[in-house]
Amino acid sequence: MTLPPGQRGVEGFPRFGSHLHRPPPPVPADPVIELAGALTETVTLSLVDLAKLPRREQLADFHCVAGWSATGLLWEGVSFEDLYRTWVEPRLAPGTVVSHLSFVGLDGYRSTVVFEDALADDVLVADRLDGQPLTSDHGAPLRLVSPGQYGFVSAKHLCRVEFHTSKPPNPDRWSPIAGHDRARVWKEERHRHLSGRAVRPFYRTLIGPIRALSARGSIARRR
Ligand SMILES: Nc1nc2c(c(=O)[nH]1)N[C@H]1C(S)=C(S)[C@@H](COP(=O)(O)O)O[C@H]1N2
Ligand SMILES: [Mo]
Repeated sequence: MTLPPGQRGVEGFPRFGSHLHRPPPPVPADPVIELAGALTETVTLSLVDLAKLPRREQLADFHCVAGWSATGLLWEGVSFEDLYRTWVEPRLAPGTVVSHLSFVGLDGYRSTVVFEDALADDVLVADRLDGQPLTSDHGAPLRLVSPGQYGFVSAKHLCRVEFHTSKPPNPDRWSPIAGHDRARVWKEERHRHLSGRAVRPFYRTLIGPIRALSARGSIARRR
């Protein structure tokens, strides 16, 4: 199977992220996703609301910007585009054009995506992985999955989506490893300031230690 440029397949699916030193956040008894920002009213979606949307399955590889790819993951959930058309579009004031979206996790994690990437056909709000409910390691109760973009886009423990009419300020803007705005894996858009190819050797040395660090997570696949 072909991987995007500069990626290496790993066995299993490591837990990863800027949060490895912390346990995942507890799963709320009644999970919700808040929809906020450029809407005429804030909407709070419950699992009952989400269950009204058609179910979708998505078989995809998962590509971390640090160069490892987990292959053949089967995600289940709802299409983010369906969610947007059903719950968001009817609540935009006439003339409002959404340009960027921020996805926020219960751990405070945040990823920002341009409109066109968020509404791509393969973007899901997932609640199951490989036939099982999502574990906390991989983002319970709900996570974004955007297979065409590096993993940092796919916010775990999703609890809020913000809709913006211009690019929101990014505190990491000047960081050398600030994520690329589009983060498309097939274009190797890893970082804003550094070429994707240039950082490959550096990341390659990290894959082993990352695997070791996440060993407490769910490296072992459940199938
Ligand atoms: N809430 C939250 N989502 C997150 C992260 C995080 O630290 N917190 N890390 C991101 C990064 S960098 C990656 S590679 C993937 C890792 O997903 P996994 O732990 O399911 O492998 O989650 C992304 N989503
Ligand atoms: Mo990542």
